[in-house]
Parts: sequence; C-alpha cells; structure tokens
Amino acid sequence: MNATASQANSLPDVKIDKNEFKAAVIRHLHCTLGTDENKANSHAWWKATCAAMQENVLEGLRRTQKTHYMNDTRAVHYFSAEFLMGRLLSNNLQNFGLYEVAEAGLKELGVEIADVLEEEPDMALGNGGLGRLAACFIDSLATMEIPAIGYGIHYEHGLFRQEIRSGAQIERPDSWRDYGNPWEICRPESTQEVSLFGYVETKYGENGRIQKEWHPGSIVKGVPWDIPVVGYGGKTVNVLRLWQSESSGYFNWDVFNAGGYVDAQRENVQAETISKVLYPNDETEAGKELRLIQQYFFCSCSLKDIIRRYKRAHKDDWSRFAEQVVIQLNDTHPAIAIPELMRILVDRAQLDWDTAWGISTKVFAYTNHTLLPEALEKWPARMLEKILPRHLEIIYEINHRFMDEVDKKWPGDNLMKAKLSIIEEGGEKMVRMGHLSVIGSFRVNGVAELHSRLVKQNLFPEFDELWPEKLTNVTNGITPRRWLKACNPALSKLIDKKIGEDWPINLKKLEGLAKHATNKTFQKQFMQVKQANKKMLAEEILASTGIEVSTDAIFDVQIKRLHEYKRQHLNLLHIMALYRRILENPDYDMHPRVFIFGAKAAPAYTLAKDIIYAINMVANKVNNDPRVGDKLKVVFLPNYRVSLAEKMIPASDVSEQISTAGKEASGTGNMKLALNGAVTIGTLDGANVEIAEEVGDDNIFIFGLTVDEVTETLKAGYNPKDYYYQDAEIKAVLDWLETDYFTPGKPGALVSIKQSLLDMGDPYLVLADFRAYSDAQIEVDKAYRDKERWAEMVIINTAMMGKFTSDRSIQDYVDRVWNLDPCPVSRPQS
Ligand code: 475
Repeated sequence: MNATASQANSLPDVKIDKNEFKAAVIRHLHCTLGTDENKANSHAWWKATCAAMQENVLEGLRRTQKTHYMNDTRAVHYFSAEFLMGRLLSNNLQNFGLYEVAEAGLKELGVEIADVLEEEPDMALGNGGLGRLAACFIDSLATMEIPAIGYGIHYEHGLFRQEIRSGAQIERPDSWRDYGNPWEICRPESTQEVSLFGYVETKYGENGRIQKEWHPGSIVKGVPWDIPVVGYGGKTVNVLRLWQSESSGYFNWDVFNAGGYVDAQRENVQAETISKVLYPNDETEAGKELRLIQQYFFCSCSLKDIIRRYKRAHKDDWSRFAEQVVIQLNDTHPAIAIPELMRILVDRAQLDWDTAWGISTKVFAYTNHTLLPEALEKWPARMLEKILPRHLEIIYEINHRFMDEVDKKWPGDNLMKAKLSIIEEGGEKMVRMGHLSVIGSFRVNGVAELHSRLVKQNLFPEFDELWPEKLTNVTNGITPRRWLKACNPALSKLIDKKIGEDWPINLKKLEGLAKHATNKTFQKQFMQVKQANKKMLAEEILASTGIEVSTDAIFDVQIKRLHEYKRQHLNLLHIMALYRRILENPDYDMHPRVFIFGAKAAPAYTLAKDIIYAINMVANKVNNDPRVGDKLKVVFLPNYRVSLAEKMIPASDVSEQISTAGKEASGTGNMKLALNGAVTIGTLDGANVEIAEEVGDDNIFIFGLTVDEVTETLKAGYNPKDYYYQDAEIKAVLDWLETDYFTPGKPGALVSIKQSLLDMGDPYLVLADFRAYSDAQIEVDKAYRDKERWAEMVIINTAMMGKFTSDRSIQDYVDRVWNLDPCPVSRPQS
C-alpha cells in the first residue's frame, strides 16, 4: 500500500520526438481547426497544441480505464462542488515529459510556447482553498496510480472575473468555455436523470412492508463531461467527471403540444440554471434553494454513475458495494449523497434499513475544512421538504435511530440529544449537514494537526467521545508538479542539478538541499533565480497596474480570498504605519518593500470589498508620494486566480499567513510560497504550525496570540479600544482612515474598517496582534538585509517542504481512510 513503490519508475517516459510533435500540431491546425501555419494566431496554435497532446492523453485514458475494469479495482470517488483546475496544457505537457519537446517544436514553427500557454483560460470552477485542494488531490491520485474519479459540477460560469475600477472590485462573468475547451469530452451515453420536488406516497407492499414512493414534480438530465487527469509520468490518466444540467423534456411535451411553447422553454431554462454558475461565497452559506439543488444534482448523478459501473461487474449483489466503493465528501456540500444512497438502497434496491445503513456507513468519509460558524451548512427542513421530500424523511429516520444510540450512551440526557441531533430545534427547524456527515461517515478528518484537534475539542467533542476512532487528521498538501516544477522552471532545473530529478514524486528528497544552504555559490544561484522571477513579476505588475516596482525591494505577498479572519486589513494597517513613519522621518531605516496583494471578495461581503478598496486607495497615495520613493510600494493585482498565482509565488520573498489563531483550518498557499523559497511571517494557525516544525523557529517569523491566548483574551472581555488608546500608532492609523487623505473629497469612505475594529468589537483581534506583527516585520526587515542569512533561510524553506506534497496527504488518506491499492497501468512498448 505504499505508493512510492509504484512511483519508482514513473518518471516521464513517453517517446515522442520533436518532429512527430510538430507534425501532430500542424495536422490539427489543418484538420481540426481548418487553418494553417501562416494564418494561425496564438489561440489557434494553443488549440492545435492541445489537440496534439490530447491524442496522448486519450490513449492513456483508454488504457487506464481498461486496466481498472479488468482488475475490478476498489476506487475512491472524490465528491466536490468545486475543482479549481487552472490551466491544463502546461501541466499535461509536463506530466507526459513533453514540455521541452513541445517548446522546441513550436519554436521551430516560429511560435513561443509561453504565448501559446497564455491563451488558455483558467478552469476556475472553485472559490479558493477547498477547490484547489481537490485539484491537487486528483493530480496526486493519478500520479500515484490510484483508481479514482473526481465528481463535480460543470459550471457554465466559474468564479467571477475581478476588475478594479476606481479602486473597487467589480464582478464580471467568467466564460471559460466561450471558445470551447479542448480537454473535455461529452459523454451523452452516460446521461443520468435527477428528480426534484413532488411528494411521497406511502404504500403497503406484500408482507405488510411499508413502501415509499417519491412522485417527483420535475426531472432534469445530468450530462457528464470528462476532463482527463494526467498523472506525472503519463501512465495513469484518471477522470474528473463534471455534470451539466439539461432539461429532460420529460414534463414539457404536454404543455408543448397544447401550444405552450413558451412555457415549455421556461422549464428548459430552469433546468439549465442548475449548473449555470458557481456560488462565489467562500466560507459562508447563503442557504439558497438553487445551491441545495446543485448539490443534490451532482451527488445524485454521481451515485447513479457509480452504481451503474458497479452493476456491470456485480449485478444486483450489493454485498460487495462497500468493498469496491469509497466516497470522500469534500466538506458538507455533497452530504446529501448520504440520504440519496439510502434512498436508492431502501426504496429502489429494496434492502432493509439496517443492511442499507451498514453499506452506506462503510462508503462515506467526510473532510471538514472550516470551523467558522457561518460556513457550517444548515438547511431549513421546510426547504428540504419542498425540494427533496423523501430525503427529509430519510434524514429523520437516520436521526431517530441515532438518537436511540445517544440515549444508550447518555441515558435520559436530553441536552445531549439536542446537541447531537441532526435537526436543530428552537427557531426554524434546520438540518445540520455537518452532523449528518459525521453520523453517516466511517471517518471524519480535519486538514491540519491543529485544526483536527479543534474539530475534536470544539466542533464535535461529543461525537469524538461516542466514536473515538472516527475523527482523525490528514494534513493538506499541494502538488509539487504544478507548484514548483511547472511554475518555477528555473528553480526546478537548479534543484535537478543539485539532487537529481525525482523530487517531484518524492518531495522529501528536497532535504538534500539543506546541506548546501550555507554554500555561497549555491546561495548565489538560488537567489539569482529568485531575482529573475521577481523581474518577470515586476513586468507583469507594470503591465497590469502601471506601477513600477524595484526588484531590489522585498516582495511581500498576501494572496488568498479576502476575509476578515485572514486579516488583510492587519497587513494594510501595518503598511499605513510604515507610511506614517516615513513621512515623520524621511530617514526611517527600512529596506525597500513592495506589498503585493491578490484577493477576490464575495460579491455580497461588503466589508471585504471595503478592504480591497482601502488597499487600492492607500496604494494610490503611497505609490505616488515623492517623499516615499522606492521605499514603499503597494500593489493590488486584479483577478487573482491559479494562473496568476503561478507567476506570483516563484517571485515572492515574504509570505503573509497572518490569520487569527484558530481560524485558518490549514492554508495551502503557505505551503506553495515556502516551497518556492519565500519566508513566512505568520501566526501559529493551521498548517503554519507544521511548517514551523519543519523549517525550525529560526527560519520563520511567528508572531501573535496563540489559540489558547485568543480564547483567554476573548473570555477576559477583549476591548479593542484599550489598544486604540494605549498605542499612539494604532490610533493615528485608524483615525487616518476617517479623513479624506486617501480618498480626496470623500471623507469617511474608508471608515467601515475602523468601525469594524472599534465599534464592532474587532472579532478577529487585529488590534491585539498589531504590535507583535509590526515587531515581527522589523525582524523580517533585519533578516533580509543580511543577504547570506536570508539566502540560507530561503533554501531551508524549500528544502523542508517535503511533508507538504499532496502525495503524502493522499498516502495518509489511503492509510487512514480509504484502504485501497494503486493499480499500475503499463505503457505500450514503443
Ligand atoms: C480553508 N470554502 C483553508 C482549505 O482544506 C484550507 C466553504 C463554503 C462554500 C464554498 N467554499 C467554501 C472553504 O470552506 C474553504 O476553502 N476552506 C479552506 O479549505 C483546504 O486550507 O484553511 O479555509
């Protein structure tokens, strides 16, 4: 069950030479795109290159599917409402070992590969960490040759495109498929039907058994689109199967024939709405009907797809279902799959409840990604009753039986029952999807050591007492193929030379760099790469914002969704403090620094949008103030997304990971930045704790309140005004927000930030941590000025990130949760 064994010879070995590659590209220019090499623009070259690659990809897919079928393998099914894939061409070329071949081939055709790669729209079918984690995981699963399918939604519009107008965020629709997607394959033959609404009829079958029949009010079709997922080495090619909703035409014909052409069309539109757009909320639940329908839609399609495949080999023998199938629920978004499987087993397959529940609870495992109360999904029982009446009944039955179990453990304890019940009473009856997920799963995991401890202690302590084996930890990881090899080719080549080329599948090998961390020549080479990457980012910054930055400055980067708990405003207040210090003392001693942000705010999250606006207004002032010069620059790069992250991360010196302790479940950007040689300034939160363990206290800047101190501070009655009145700099900076200094003619335009910190009680303890943060930044500044010491830190950071490969995370899932084996797919002998 050790995946590294099967990886040992999985370095890229597809044998296609440059001329064959060129010929394939030209053939596709001619025969697929109907153009030729004289007329083709970058977009056509991109499409032709993808099409040429897709030949290899589809051959690998066919072989993989055949191998899995022949071996009747146990497989993991990763259910996720989000997959943030980014671009695929460069990744697929890398994983097939054909990047250099393609680069050289295209060059001979007069085309720069960089221009071709830039043509690809990001597949942005996710919001942030949770969606990107799913993408890293399916990369690792394919690389480790584990039979796996990703299941999700084929959103027509992914996460909105962010524009900045006069400093403010504007949302524009993302139309990633407008000119077609060369990777996806529609599989109409595997279409599924999904029922919604209607009512449940109770019948009495023979032997007096109660039978439930759901008479749905409407039926929609789910059409699958398959995206091949190429493992490193190009052997296993798994699929990501995304469902698109379509009208079934099922109920429309009567209306249509009766002359209701327009009404029939309206139902079409409603059906197609389901997969129309990704909800742009990160870590909040809006409780919208359409969102629940989206969740049920993709879960029902996916379960039926799994069962269809299972039945091909096992007919109606359900006894082996749980041996063959494990389903990982990526947060509670797919939790409705639990009652859906029960419905299929009990109502359709006619299994008795206990048998069905026995199967179901061996199939599902659940990952929790957040403790924030506003992110914990709860659906009004009334909404479920309307949309999924039979599922609500099943949830009540699950709960009823579970309450009996609770009563056995804690006899007569009604408080305990109220706490553990899937149904929250009191106000409007709500269905707690987290509770349903814990009860319906055989394993539940958090995503970093600290987070998993808090899941046990604070979120689900009673469940942990009831089922001590159920709650566990799997620390997140990132794929080093995308997040080092592909995005940072110069550093990758330097590493190859130093320690060999197999680190992308055995990231612990990077530790071999540590012994060179103090070597002057290696330091110089490493920092030259960083410098070159900074130069490229500086050009990007100039092109997209018009701001000129010096590459001698420290590139200090905070990239993540905008959220109060992530505390971009702490970063901003510190920038304003630096600005003040410079104005008060033109000789203020600091190394020049560029603070760079990338962040999208949920469209309805007003304060988050205010913070973006404030960053841009402060940037405007600081960047154009001649008294500041090069010392301080502030950059907000619009439309942060995977492909932009790939440019920012290799060029970063400092990684900002400054969430309130206890709030960031793990973080994964922290891992990507450290892997690429950025030094972290961060709180003891999420995976920062484990990063600090790996790199050692000397190679990271930890500051601020710990989880326990946060709890104590709040318990003692935290009053942010104490900090405001006792720290003159804090006061000055907050008062500054109220003037029109940064927003000429518009006094008070930035006041909501001050209000949130003073009048709304500063729930994320920004002011409590400000001084410690500012002091830590002074340490960063000092450290950077000692060039050799800094280079050593940077190298140690890269060297010690081995733990954070998503291959290790997947191996942990295999060992602690999934219990399955890799299934090697052999290549054709060429
Ligand atoms: C955590 N998204 C990170 C990352 O584990 C962690 C929630 C509701 C609706 C839509 N999206 C969400 C999240 O909860 C999310 O992205 N959570 C993040 O998951 C992967 O590294 O700390 O905040």
